[in-house]
Amino acid sequence: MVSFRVLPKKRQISIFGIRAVGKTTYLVMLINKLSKMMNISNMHILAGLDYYMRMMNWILRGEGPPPTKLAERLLIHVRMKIDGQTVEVRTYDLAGAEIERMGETFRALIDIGNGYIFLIEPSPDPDRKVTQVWLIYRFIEYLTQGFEKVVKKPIAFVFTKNDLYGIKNPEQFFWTYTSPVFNLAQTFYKLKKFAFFAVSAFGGDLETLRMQGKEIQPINIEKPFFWLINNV
Ligand SMILES: Nc1nc2c(ncn2[C@@H]2O[C@H](COP(=O)(O)OP(=O)(O)OP(=O)(O)O)[C@@H](O)[C@H]2O)c(=O)[nH]1
Ligand SMILES: [Mg+2]
Repeated sequence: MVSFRVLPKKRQISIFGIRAVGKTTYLVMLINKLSKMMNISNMHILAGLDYYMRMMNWILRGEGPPPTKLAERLLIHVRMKIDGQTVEVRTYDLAGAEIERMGETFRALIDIGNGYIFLIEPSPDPDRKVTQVWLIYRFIEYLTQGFEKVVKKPIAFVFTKNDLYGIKNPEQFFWTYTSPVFNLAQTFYKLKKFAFFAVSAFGGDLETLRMQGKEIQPINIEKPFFWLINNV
């Protein structure tokens, strides 16, 4: 009899986004959400447990996580069974300031990724808007080796803090939000797999929820994750 050992599907998912876009919050609340899902079992945090707990402490206190420090590069490694199939996911939590430099770390994150989560805060602030369009442009430019190479790795563009912004159609909103700065459609033609989402990690203002004694209820945070896992 031949027996097969089902090898885990190993995935490196890289998360991008400018300062305070909600990267740390997204990661922590995503892990929390996954740990409570019916179709997920045997979920273990192989690296980053202490960090996860520390961040969760800030969140449950109602303050939210502190800004990730420049030198920090925290590996989070989880293993779980999704519908019976073992999946291992590694990711890094990085400071937005480091990503905004678009230097070596930025490129390394792109190089190692099998799939990408690109977080965008739909802030009307012109500085934040321009920086985000710029970062997306540079990201696609590097990923496609100067708009030359076809890229099949999936990219989830995810609007954060949707309890504040209430985006209903993320795809349409992406173009509405970015085109006053530059029409990014000019940079998308080598990308084969991308999708748009809008999520809320808390489902409301953290302090208000805590004061009213209400539970944190993330909205849609698992959607980009499952889309990526199914598309890598
Ligand atoms: N209302 C609301 N606030 C959020 C949400 N997600 C994050 N925040 C807040 O946004 C701020 C920044 O969140 P972080 O997770 O620290 O953002 P970051 O991208 O990790 O920031 P850096 O580490 O500095 O790059 C914090 O005050 C969070 O509490 C959300 O879904 N809704
Ligand atoms: Mg952070």
